[in-house]
Amino acid sequence: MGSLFSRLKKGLSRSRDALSKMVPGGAVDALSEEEWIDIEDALIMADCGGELASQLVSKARKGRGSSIESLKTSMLGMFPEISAVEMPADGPFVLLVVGVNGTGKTTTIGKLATMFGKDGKSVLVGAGDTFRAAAVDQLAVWVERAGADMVRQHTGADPASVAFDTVQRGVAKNYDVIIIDTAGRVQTDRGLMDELAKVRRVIAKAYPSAPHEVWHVVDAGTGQNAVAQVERFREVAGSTGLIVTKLDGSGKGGIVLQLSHRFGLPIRYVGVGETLEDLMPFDAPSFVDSLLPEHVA
Ligand SMILES: Nc1nc2c(ncn2[C@@H]2O[C@H](COP(=O)(O)OP(=O)(O)OP(=O)(O)O)[C@@H](O)[C@H]2O)c(=O)[nH]1
Ligand SMILES: [Mg+2]
Repeated sequence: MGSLFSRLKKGLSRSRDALSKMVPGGAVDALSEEEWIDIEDALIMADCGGELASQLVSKARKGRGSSIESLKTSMLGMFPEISAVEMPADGPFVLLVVGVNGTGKTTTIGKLATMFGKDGKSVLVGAGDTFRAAAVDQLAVWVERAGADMVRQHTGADPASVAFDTVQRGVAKNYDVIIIDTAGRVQTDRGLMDELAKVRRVIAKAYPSAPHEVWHVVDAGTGQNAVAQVERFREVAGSTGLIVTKLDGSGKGGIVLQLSHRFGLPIRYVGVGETLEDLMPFDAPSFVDSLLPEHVA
């Protein structure tokens, strides 16, 4: 946990630095109106969203102790209760991974396949991004590294057909985990969103209880458009959880809190870099501790 936490802290340093300038360590009842306004502005700049920033500050102002401690408590209270991912008892666990272009879906799948593999689980990955041959090759490298297997078809094949094949094969061969990659798509593209809905439907035809989870991968640097993305992907693909990547590259760590709070969706993992260890299971207390500066007495 120690090293995970230090990686998370390092990854969130940009967001933390931005907030550090604005959040004094002093006692809550000693902060001026202006100081609270500065804190609220800093939270908005970190992409917490206007409404949530104002809620956070008004809750924190009622707290005791330092402004930092009280903001941490108020942030923690904004995360929804999260239950563990449930693995089906009678067949493979099927995970569908969705999101807009370039958010980190394929690398995240590589990292997840590695994690499941280390856990002793057999993993089958479906190369559902059939637009570019390079996309399949990129996935193949990760899959091989993870010691997993992959189902692929020719470039331009119907992604729903790849998904169907993968799930059917995964069930027949008794894999523990099946992960389906999909091509990135903008949430306003009607045709591509319909295609995604079809992928989901077809998975259920091959295996009625599937997909058991649909994880939407969001780039932390997206800004407020992330809200529209999460809304639309949930509508079309039935997202059950979020993965927020590239937290290392942006000062916008507040997006994690905003999305989770607004949609009541669990954040399953966060990405803070490009290496295998930089994708980590999400833990709200560690996240909040990394996002805000240390307590200053
Ligand atoms: N800095 C940083 N880079 C990341 C992170 N996660 C992914 N990336 C990088 O983001 C880039 C895009 O990753 P991909 O996995 O190809 O993204 P994708 O969502 O599959 O992209 P499309 O399939 O084209 O939609 C790669 O260069 C990754 O290494 C992260 O947490 N931090
Ligand atoms: Mg990809």
